[in-house]
Amino acid sequence: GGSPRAHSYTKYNTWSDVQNWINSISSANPSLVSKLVIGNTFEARPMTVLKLGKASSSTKPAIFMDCGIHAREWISPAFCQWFVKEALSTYGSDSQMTSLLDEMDVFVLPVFNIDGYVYTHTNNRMWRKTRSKKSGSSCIGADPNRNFDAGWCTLGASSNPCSDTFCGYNPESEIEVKNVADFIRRNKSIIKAYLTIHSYSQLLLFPYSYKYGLAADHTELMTVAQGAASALQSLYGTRYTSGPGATTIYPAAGGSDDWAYDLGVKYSYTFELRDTGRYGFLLPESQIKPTCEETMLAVKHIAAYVQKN
Ligand code: ING
Ligand code: ZN
Repeated sequence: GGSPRAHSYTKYNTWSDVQNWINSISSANPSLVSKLVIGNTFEARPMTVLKLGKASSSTKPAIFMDCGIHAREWISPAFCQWFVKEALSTYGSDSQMTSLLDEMDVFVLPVFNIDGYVYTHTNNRMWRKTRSKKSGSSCIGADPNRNFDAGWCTLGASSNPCSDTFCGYNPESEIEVKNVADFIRRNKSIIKAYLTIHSYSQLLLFPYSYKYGLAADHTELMTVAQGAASALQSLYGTRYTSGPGATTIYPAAGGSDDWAYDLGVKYSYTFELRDTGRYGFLLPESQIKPTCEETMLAVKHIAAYVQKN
């Protein structure tokens, strides 16, 4: 074949483009990036985590971030790609990024629900769920953000396999959820923060969503979220609301942030990126750059806080 064209960070890339990018960015930056396959999707696509960080002789604490849990939220994988590019291109010049990658590792899963993401490019732009099949039901997929083992299927989730918020046949029935949960469990002693990127609504959410009770760390989580939201707003004036999921968006059990928090990952946040509904999931490509730039400031605010705590 011919020489590969440069990756575009201001377009919504297909899975095939993202896969080529995962390979090229890791081979171009061997001292800062390694690839870890954490398992395969239902349709047998490899789930590759990019581990960003300077090699160290001692065990480093880490941040885990995933994008694209929901297939149609295309700005989310765009942000993970942007984050990786920014991290690598500002390491050595930006003092915060340099210190972050010297002292911590950042695990980035660019597309969590790959099968669903592919389906939104080929068949149905508004698909949300995984693409798993089970004999006995003609409906396909479960909502991966209702399939984690956190108050599973008790609230704001459906047991109807045809629903967009189907919780699955049991917790972690979705192989993509099991792969991520296994990875976080295996690395539980080093993972200090869990960040999961969704759209849309301009919210910065934290536990709990599966119940109305406040998290033990509520005050600290709220303070860090508000600091992140004001850093984000400083760039283009985009306003975010921060708070616990149940009262800020809606009660919903089985979410990844609640699960990670109850496992012991204290700094557990769900971002709902732009916009507030004008374009919704169909956010124009012209907004990828400003959305990613402002979101970087929020993620860096959280990372800096986690690093010093
Ligand atoms: N919103 C999230 C959803 O899964 C959420 C909101 C966050 C629910 C955390 C549960 C836990 O419905 C979107 N846009 O997907
Ligand atoms: Zn979502």
